[in-house]
Amino acid sequence: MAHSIGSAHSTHGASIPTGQQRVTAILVTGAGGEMGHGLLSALDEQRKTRELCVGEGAGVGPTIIAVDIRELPDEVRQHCDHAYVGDICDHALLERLLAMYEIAEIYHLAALLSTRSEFAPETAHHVNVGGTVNLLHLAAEQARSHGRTVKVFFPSSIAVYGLPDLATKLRAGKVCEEQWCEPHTMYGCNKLAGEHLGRYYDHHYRKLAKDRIDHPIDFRSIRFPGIISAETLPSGGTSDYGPEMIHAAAAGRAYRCFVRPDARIPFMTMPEAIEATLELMAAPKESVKRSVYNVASFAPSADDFARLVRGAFPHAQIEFEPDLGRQAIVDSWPTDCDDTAARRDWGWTPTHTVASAFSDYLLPRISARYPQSTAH
Ligand code: AKB
Repeated sequence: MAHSIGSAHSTHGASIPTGQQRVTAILVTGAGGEMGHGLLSALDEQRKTRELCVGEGAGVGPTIIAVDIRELPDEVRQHCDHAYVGDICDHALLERLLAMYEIAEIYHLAALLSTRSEFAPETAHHVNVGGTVNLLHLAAEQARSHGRTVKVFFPSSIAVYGLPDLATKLRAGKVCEEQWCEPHTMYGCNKLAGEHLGRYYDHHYRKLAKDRIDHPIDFRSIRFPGIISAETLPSGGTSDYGPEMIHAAAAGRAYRCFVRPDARIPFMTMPEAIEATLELMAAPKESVKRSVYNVASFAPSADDFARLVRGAFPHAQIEFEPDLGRQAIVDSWPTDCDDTAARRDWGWTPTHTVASAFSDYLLPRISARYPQSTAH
């Protein structure tokens, strides 16, 4: 649902810029979502030490502005200077941001995930593709107005892959960026479209215009696997069974898993996803050889997850009750991704195996979150 141009909430006591005054800013859309939680605190931490432009010393950093369709929870809002409640499809909101800020970087996280998108494909297209075009246009106009390339990060997904059937999926093993890009979901189509649009705005935008500028944006994208956070739960995704199973066990709730025990897709922890994002965005331009990269960490089956969860929470009640539609989506996604390009070009290395993700990250953090949890 579209909110009208929203209320701007200022935190840190920073004043909202007006008139001629334009402050250098990092913009995060969809800031209230799962990834926004982790990314905003990391950007806030990072800006204490980085210099985004001349005149900003260590400890000052750029202003961080956030947009989300809903009010941000306090734990997220505390990491940004200004938070706007509004819709990325609302041109008036984007125009207002353009007038107020010199946006140097955009992290465009806002999207409807794969399961939700299948219930309302046209709405998903409107938000996921229409919103992305709006943000890319905003970035290109920003570059034109302040004369500097705007860096744009776009989280893509393993949903861009579409393997025709389970036998082919199992035969294919790890897929690289060019293979099997024939998504079966609206969300996958939207993410693939976003990747192509980003490449277009970076390399070819307004090809025939006399006053065109080269590379108005520097577009960088990662195809993320399912992401598991100890702090938040996803909603509307098809990889949600991984995080849902763990959180349910920690909260003492029974869980019905909507895929078969042998279902297998790649996953990573939220801190790894945030680290990959920051590493790619910090990589020198000359080493970033492609606009879109796979990253990989671990690729357990749903049964591997269940065994680890039962090992940690002996009272966990997990049943498998596959939903044929959601199972079919998972069966169209690869068992794992080939991340050779990310390792070679900008030094990506995962932190975790599935076992260490449980023992070193998920269990300690989730147990602290659910006081009644009985993990061991
Ligand atoms: C989803 O399930 O929709 C997402 C994804 C794999 O991109 N988590």
